[in-house]
Amino acid sequence: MQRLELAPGLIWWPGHLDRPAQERLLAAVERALEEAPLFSPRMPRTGQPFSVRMSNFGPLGWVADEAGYRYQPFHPDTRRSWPDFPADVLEAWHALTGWTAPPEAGLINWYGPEARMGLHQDRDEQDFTAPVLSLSLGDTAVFRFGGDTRRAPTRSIRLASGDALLIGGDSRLAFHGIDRILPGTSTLMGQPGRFNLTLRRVTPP
Ligand code: MD6
Ligand code: FE
Repeated sequence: MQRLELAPGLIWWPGHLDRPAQERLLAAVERALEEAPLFSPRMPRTGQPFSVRMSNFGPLGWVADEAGYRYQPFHPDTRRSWPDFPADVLEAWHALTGWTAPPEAGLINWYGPEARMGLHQDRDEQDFTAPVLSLSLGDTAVFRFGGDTRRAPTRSIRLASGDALLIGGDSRLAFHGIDRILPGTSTLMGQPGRFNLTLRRVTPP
């Protein structure tokens, strides 16, 4: 398995999940979404909806609305607890992060053909010592990453179905985002679109 360190602490494993593992993970995501449907997060200042729709697995879920960005233990619309992590997700977390504590939050991002995610830092967690692990399913995405300031130079890579990406160590607060997805680049779902799962520790060790 290829392991590429793109910057200190920013590690990419192209094709970490083989096709059967992608199919199992997709089925687990679809099951979770029956329990915790995709919602449209909103920008805190403007109330503008994101183009990406979201849900979560695990004890805590990331949400965004006029009250701000935060983690909470329940779905913003149904008010129910988030579904449990699938075993495969926990296995990928332990294998790739080496972290003994399990993830607490598993954000599910859904990108339709037109969705994108602006350059941001993952900094709503109370603990920045733990890395953030992402798993991608479906269409390829153009992922851009830079440094700890918005003005630092950026590079981009194409994240394909089954790829894993870790943001930790000296890159834990690097800016990153999704410029666009490339509809029709994967046969996994039989429709254009992309799921990305990001797994995180939230509370202090
Ligand atoms: C995405 N990913 O791939 C968006 N964040 O759709 C992220 O925002 C991200 O891939 C933290 C760590 C890894 C990521
Ligand atoms: Fe992020």
